[in-house]
Amino acid sequence: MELNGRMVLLLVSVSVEVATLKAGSFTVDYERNCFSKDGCCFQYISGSIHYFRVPPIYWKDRLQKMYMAGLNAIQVYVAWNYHELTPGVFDFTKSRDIESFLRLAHETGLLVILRPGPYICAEWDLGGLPAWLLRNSTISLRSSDAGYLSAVVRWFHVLLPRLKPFLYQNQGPIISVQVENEYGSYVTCDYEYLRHLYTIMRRLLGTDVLLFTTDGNRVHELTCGTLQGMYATIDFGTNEDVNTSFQVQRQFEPKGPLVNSELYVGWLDYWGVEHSLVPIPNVTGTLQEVLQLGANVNMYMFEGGTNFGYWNGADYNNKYRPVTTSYDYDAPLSEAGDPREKYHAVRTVISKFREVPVGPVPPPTLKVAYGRVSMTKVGALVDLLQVLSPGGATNSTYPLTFEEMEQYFGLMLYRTWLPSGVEKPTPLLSLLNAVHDRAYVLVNGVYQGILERDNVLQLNITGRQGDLLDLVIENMGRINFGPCLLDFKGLVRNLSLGDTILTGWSIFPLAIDEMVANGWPQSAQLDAKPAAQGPSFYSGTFSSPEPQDTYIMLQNWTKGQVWINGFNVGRYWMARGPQQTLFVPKSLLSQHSPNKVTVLELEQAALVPEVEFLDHVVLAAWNDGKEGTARDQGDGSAGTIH
Ligand code: 6DJ
Repeated sequence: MELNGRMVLLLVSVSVEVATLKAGSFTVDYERNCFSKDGCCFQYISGSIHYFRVPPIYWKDRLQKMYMAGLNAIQVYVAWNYHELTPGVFDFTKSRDIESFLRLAHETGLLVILRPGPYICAEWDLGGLPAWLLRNSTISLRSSDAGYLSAVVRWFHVLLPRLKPFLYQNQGPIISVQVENEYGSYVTCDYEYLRHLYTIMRRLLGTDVLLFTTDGNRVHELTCGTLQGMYATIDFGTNEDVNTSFQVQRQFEPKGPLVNSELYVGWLDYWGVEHSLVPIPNVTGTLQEVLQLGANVNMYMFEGGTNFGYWNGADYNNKYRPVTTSYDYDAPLSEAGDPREKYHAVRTVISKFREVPVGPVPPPTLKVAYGRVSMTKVGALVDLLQVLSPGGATNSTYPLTFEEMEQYFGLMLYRTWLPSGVEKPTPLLSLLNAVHDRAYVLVNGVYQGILERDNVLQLNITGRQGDLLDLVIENMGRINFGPCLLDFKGLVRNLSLGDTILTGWSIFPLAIDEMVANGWPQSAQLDAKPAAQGPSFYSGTFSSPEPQDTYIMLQNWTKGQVWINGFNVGRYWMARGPQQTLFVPKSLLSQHSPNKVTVLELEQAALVPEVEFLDHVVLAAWNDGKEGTARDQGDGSAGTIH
């Protein structure tokens, strides 16, 4: 068929119209005080989830459950340090495949509020900034410091072009992008820095994307955190007054949508502190109030997940407070992704404001109790140095930090020799908090005890001149919030024995994770005769013909690290709590070959060295060192209410 002129014109105009309709628009409507999505007022009801805290096999499951709760959006951080482990080397594969995560969200029918930082806080090591930035010990983080900013610019030039196709304007799910995070709470108050970030994001993402900031609900926080061109939003919890909080937002955004970017429907846990709980009535009450005002809301966290490996951060409130391995957060979906009573309560509130999808909510995942596994001692860490530190030690008169040694996570060994005999117990002193964060001390291979940041600053030891003094030092997670972000690890100052400053250090980097990931320890090494005490490795196996999620419990062990089939599932600290079990997702287990459990116990293993796999979580049993252990075998019915 031949096309005549008029038909061609018609076809052209139809396709132009389709193109205009297809190009999504998401903006602030200052007249109607709402977000405008393709020209219509739009209210988002969102929940936070972090892809880096959820095993990839479960991304879809968690997103579907969020969708079924009635959410129309998710909010997600990008953790820079999770992608650029080594300067200039970027990883976007497997658990770091953020593009797959965004695709899944899109397919599920969820919009995305993206928070690429570069700083994210999030109870994540150094607030998401790579620890290698601290190789420059005088760097000013979160400021227009040239060294810091050039690393950010390089990162954004890698990250943002990858994410640009996912913008709503490009038919993707991302409706808005946050610039920095609670910047107004930080000491630098550097508008030039914020302006730099704004400019880079605009350049790399385009002029149409909606950029926003988030700050606490105090005027002084918004003062340093907001800047023209970025929509100012706030965050607040269930114990804050909703109207007063939004009045503060109104001081900075007299018109436009009201937004609580983080409504705290749960809260985080620290080691040695009672399990946090946010009661359901507080959550539903505040959520209802916020939605009734027509405000937009993101629930932080909707699915908390896990700080696998060494990724947990720490806060500093008068003292260093590391965050637990579990980031369960008392969220509507548990760490293992199971809908709690809170989930259903939230869904009911949402259903009063928008239609929630019909159909059954995906059920809890199956958990299996694989039972007890007996563990064999492989050997003491200091006896295994040739394997664990193949490159040997670096010698230095004064101690070097982890960052100076370019080993950013885990443990290192600091070794020196007693400069004189100390027949009578003499204090090994860390008075200026030289130890970041915990040292396991041995003299000639005999365990003496610990030094702990802000907690145990001296330890009496005895020995003869020339005796070997070993400190295995654990980095327990870098501070992620507040003014003390320059949180170097290892021996960060001199240590003294009585009045004498210790010198002549040999510092051994430890490649424990690389070794364990590559199958160490082999069974052949299991019968090595252990001589030394202190931090020691244990190994055991169990089979799981039908792998399912499970929880590992190390009852009567003290503190350490666990790997399953070479994957670092995180820290345990039975002696402190509140967390008593570690989540082991089924993706770590093998159907055919025996599963290998590797434990590094840092203090005192159980008398009968065995671990147990349970079909339930125990999150709430804690010990602050003074009280007896309170136990809750369930899913968090005991704890501190926030
Ligand atoms: O944006 C922050 C989140 O990543 C806000 N927030 C949450 C997460 O860290 S504590 C828990 C926090 N901000 C610090 C305010 C302390 C009172």
